[in-house]
Amino acid sequence: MAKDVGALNLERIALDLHDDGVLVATLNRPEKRNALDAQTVDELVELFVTIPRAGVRSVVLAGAGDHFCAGLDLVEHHKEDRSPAEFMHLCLRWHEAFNKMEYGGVPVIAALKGAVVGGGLELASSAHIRVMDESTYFALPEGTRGLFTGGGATIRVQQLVGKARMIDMMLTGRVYKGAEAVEVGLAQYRVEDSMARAMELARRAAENLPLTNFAICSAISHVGNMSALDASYAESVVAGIVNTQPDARGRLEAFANKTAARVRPGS
Ligand code: 1HE
Repeated sequence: MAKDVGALNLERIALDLHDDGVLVATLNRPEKRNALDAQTVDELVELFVTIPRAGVRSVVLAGAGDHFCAGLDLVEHHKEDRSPAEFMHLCLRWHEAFNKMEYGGVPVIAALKGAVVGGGLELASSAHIRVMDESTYFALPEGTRGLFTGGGATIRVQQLVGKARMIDMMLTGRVYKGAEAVEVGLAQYRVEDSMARAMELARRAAENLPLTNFAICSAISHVGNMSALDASYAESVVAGIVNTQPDARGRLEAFANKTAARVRPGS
């Protein structure tokens, strides 16, 4: 039985489900710059396990306060003095949360501002679309802190910016912001108000059929992990299901009878 997001009892993440199915999920520890402690990661797992079967059409992921997310809770990590095995298990939990986000089939739009650093960038890179404003900056300060990435940056940040840039970010603490951040692929949109634009994009994505969004926000990532041979097979199977869904017939009919919107430049 699908669980209702309203039934979730989260302390670290504020939830606001709109009538159009857009869920705004806000990391809610601004006094700690939304640093990811173990509890927040547990709550992200719970949230993204629930979302795909809760009728949520799209998600805007934001951070309360001036910063999106400062990454791993370094103070908790210092206090806990974790063993290698304990930290490995913590990282596996991060991966559980972020994989659920990326492969869950529901569009996630990250509304970015201020620091998007370390694990905060790993979180943002698990979203399907990133929107930044003028205050937003990206970095991987792990290198300077005597640490290494553990929440998927070697996979997702590397995919976004490429190996050489990721290594530079980690070795030198290089910070990307402004137009350059878009140019290197860290964000797809740079706007004055990242929250407003993320909401607009989320509403637009929410108008697509859920099964189509499921394919876009799940199959593309899976297919990217496959050989070309397996990918062409998987794409055909997914298209077989999605492109014959009964709910699509009305949209196809609208195109056929010329009532559907045409694709135009600027749309
Ligand atoms: C934190 C954290 C945190 C802030 N863990 N508590 N991430 C980093 O290396 C980023 C570390 N943070 C910063 O560089 C800065 O805090 C910020 C640039 C994000 C914000 O600066 P600012 O001047 O607005 O805030 P602040 O005064 O530094 O911090 C305010 C409070 O937030 C303060 O707590 P307070 O109780 O003393 O008031 C800070 O301790 C707290 N805070 N960031 C814990 N990250 C799976 S591996 C992932 C590897 C990583 O992510 S490494 C972490 C990279």
